[in-house]
Amino acid sequence: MKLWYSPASPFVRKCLLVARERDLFDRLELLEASTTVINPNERLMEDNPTGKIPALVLDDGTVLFDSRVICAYLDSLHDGKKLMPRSGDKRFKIMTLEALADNIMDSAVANRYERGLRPPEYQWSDWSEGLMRKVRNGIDHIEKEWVPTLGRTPNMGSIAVASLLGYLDFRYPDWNWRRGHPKLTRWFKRFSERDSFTATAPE
Ligand SMILES: N[C@@H](CCC(=O)N[C@@H](CS)C(=O)NCC(=O)O)C(=O)O
Repeated sequence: MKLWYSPASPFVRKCLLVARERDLFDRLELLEASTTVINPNERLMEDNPTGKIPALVLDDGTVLFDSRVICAYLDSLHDGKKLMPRSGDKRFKIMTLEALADNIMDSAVANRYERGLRPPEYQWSDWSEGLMRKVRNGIDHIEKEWVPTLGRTPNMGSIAVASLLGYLDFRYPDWNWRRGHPKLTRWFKRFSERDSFTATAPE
């Protein structure tokens, strides 16, 4: 299987974390792609018409995207404990946590494009502030409601949250998401020590 990837993408990191946590990493061939809205990777766009990473090309040529689908597929390939429960209330809870983390990542990534790609004369500070307000609000919500679901052993929701927090540390090192979030800070410190997490750190 070939994974379109960039080491800096938090959505890619989710997939790599799943692969590493469930011993599937050796089955992935990594295709590095640098891609943005204004400078898309043409070869990637043939596989994923949205031009986004990650995208997974299976051996029979089938292409899977986005990160939620790829993670679910990888989770179907092993016989260990599933990262996404197959049924029951827990399944929908963990799906919602993954969606929450993904949506916060969308805002954080969009703001990075706004600040890093858009020419300064076209930047709009209200837009940036609005996006970062969503990020702060989302992190507040995880601190208040979701720490018990994050748990001690990884699940699909906690993997998404770890990717999000790793991305904030990487791209927003001065923003200090830890302030006011002691439970999440403690949980993340422990998760960060996992081999899967250190092996997937952005360069
Ligand atoms: N919903 C997608 C989001 C993926 C995404 O936004 N990837 C970014 C990199 S972090 C990207 O490829 N951006 C290029 C673009 O928007 O054209 C997923 O979960 O995979």
